[in-house]
Amino acid sequence: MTPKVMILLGSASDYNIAKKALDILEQLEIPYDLRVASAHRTHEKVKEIVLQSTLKGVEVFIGIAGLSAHLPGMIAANTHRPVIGVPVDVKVGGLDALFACSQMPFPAPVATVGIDRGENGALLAAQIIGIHDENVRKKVFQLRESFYDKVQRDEAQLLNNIEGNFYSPGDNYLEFADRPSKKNELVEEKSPQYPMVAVIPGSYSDMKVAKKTTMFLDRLGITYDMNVISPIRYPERFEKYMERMSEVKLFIAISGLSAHVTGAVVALTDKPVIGVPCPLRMGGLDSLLSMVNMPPGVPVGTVGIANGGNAAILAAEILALDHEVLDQRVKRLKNKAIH
Ligand code: C2R
Repeated sequence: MTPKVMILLGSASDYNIAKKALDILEQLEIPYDLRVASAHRTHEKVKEIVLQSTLKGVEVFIGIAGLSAHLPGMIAANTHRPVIGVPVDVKVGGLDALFACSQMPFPAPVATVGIDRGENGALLAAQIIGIHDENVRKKVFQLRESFYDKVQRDEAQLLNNIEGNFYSPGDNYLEFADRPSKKNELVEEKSPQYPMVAVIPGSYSDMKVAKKTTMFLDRLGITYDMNVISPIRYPERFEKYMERMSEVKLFIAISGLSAHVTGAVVALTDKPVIGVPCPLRMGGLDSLLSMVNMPPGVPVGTVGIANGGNAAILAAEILALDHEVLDQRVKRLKNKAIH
């Protein structure tokens, strides 16, 4: 089997985090390869693996590393395939690795998932492959359903064990056993005029960053829709918009503060979600952390703070897997800027 996903570990000591990714890829039956190679200790080996894997048809890279995790960034510098970064908590709660993965300069984005979230790295890779592979898309859908079932089971078990005297349960919690209607999955028919990407800034305060994204989408010839809409302020409008956008290939959500926009988008779709944190307070740290550290099952591929341009490049790398012209364009753009 030709591997579709190449996983690189900065050290064999990262294996317990990588194992979470392998388990998901096994479950989804996606062929993968795994190597240990450090950007710092074995620079040439990383380069060689990345160049060869790209030539051989690997579709997505996952770089897993702790400390100054330059490995995913170095992968991104040597391929125009999408790169996912999984920061590992070795010191300072993994914050060092998180910054090293996510804060990449233009045009070498790393779609960073939460600290130690190997399973989300693999799930995001599967969502990316699922854009053009219906079989994988169906498996992702089933996997996310199983997360839903788990929450239901855990809730029932927890509620059964509460013994407080004043605990007064309503009698209707089991009614929620039916899944909410999610209209985004498994939409088979693609209308040719449909935009490829939906760009969702949470507020007009995010527009400066959003404009960088749309400028590069335009330049790359990627069709998009954009709607400024907050799921907190306008929940109904937000859900209707998500329904209307059910046929896009991926979402880019742009948000500051507590970054609920990305969380709300990923809850309503199985398509890949790219997040751009905006620096409204604390230099954007609040939105970076709340965007990236998603629980298992709901990955947000987060790019650097205010780096709207990298969100567009990442979208292009993802869409290029199934689009020859875009493939050439993004390759040229990255080559020109990097080499
Ligand atoms: P050792 O246990 O081998 O000393 O590694 C590894 O990913 C690991 O989490 C300790 C940590 O160092 C990280 N490392 C990197 C890179 N190479 C190794 N971040 C790199 O190239 O980015």
